[in-house]
Amino acid sequence: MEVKILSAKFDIEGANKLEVAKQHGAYANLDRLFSMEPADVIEEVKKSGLRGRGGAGFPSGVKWGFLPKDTGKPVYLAVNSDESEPATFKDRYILVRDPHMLIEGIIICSYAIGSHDTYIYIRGEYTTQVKELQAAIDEAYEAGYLGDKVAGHDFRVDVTVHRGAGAYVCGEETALLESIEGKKGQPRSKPPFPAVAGLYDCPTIINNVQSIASLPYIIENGADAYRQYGTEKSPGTHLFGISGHVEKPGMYELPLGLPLLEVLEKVAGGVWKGRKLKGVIPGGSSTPVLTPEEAKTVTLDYESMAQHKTMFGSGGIVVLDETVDIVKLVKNLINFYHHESCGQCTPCREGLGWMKKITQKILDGEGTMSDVDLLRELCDNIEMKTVCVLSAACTMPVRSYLDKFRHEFEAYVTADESSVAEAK
Ligand code: L3W
Repeated sequence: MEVKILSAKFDIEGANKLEVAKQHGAYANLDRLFSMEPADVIEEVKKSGLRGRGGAGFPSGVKWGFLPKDTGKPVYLAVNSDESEPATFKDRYILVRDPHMLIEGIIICSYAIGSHDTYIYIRGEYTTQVKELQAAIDEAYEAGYLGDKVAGHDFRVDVTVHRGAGAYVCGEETALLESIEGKKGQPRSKPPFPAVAGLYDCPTIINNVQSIASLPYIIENGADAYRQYGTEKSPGTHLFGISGHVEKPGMYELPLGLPLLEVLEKVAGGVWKGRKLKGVIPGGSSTPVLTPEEAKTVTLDYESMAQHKTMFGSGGIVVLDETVDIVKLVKNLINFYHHESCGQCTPCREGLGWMKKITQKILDGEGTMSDVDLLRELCDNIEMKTVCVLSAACTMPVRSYLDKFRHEFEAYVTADESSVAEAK
């Protein structure tokens, strides 16, 4: 089931170094790129159907098309490498194992959108990744792939790596821009979207690492070749991080559209220790959980996930076996989002704190049925009443656990240890 498009060089020794990467095709298509019109590059990416790999799945070519023309202002490219969504560990492979694929993608995108300055915003905790990425950027400058004349062509691309300081919210695109500008990482209201008014109030395209890294393949092989993989509306391949209670956790590149359970069975070796499946988190901690019954019919693409009232998200699949205590999981989840709230909006800052306290009360055996109802009500009252989606990233999954595993919450409020064990 696995394919090797983005991961083609991942297992090649030394492929993070320019010399080896070049032996395997890196930067081979830049002459072809610069012989194309920028508008044709955008058209090819639109035709490929590539969708943003950060979680939202917004069509990349369409986003580029939102840039206003002739503003007299510079156009910036920001590469979102903040990868902080719990259970998401795909971009780090690109950064360490094939950083030149990302740099080549940056050149392609820059040329298409008319940008000369790129900021790669990388999560602060990624110390090894920063080192490897910067080493690759230095090599690319030395070899003339970055700088005033990219590969001898009359086009400048400069790349600056900007390290985050450990705030999850800075993965939200406008908080990311604030952070690059040296301000507190607090999201801005949208509109205006960054494409219109982004970094330093200039038109800015923000794309995830994996989205940008997909470009060299598309430019080399064409949109139709990319579309051979995946489905009509979710074309291409995706790096899936499969973790939790499976026999073979890991990062796997797969075409979109495969049946979830088949992937878990054939690729990840099935639920570990012969245990039963309790649920699947399909695309990072923000995405609503799927029950085993729902998991039977869902496929790994944006449409199927939406039909099952969840989200494809960032491709971070977490398998939960029958021993998982859902109430403890929910407490852990709320702790994370409450801790990471930037505090700008009251429903998020205060509401997630209330949710945390109520869940702890339930876990301590001091909760009542009305506490379970209150938790559910809070989800509805917090969601979409804030500047960004951080609070929704908490309430959407919590609501799904409350709706699908309510009996586990009730077991804690009704009583003793044995009923908790029975509910599980
Ligand atoms: C111009 C318009 N641009 C939309 C752009 C917008 C953005 C992109 C998607 O959240 C999700 C979130 C997390 N003119 C536009 C426009 N755009 N309309 O399109 O926008 P949006 O608002 O749908 O999404 P978002 O705010 O970027 C991202 C979910 O991803 N998620 C997060 C995972 C986190 C990671 C990580 O750590 N790496 O992936 C997981 O599910 O909940 O729903 O660029 O500007 N009219």
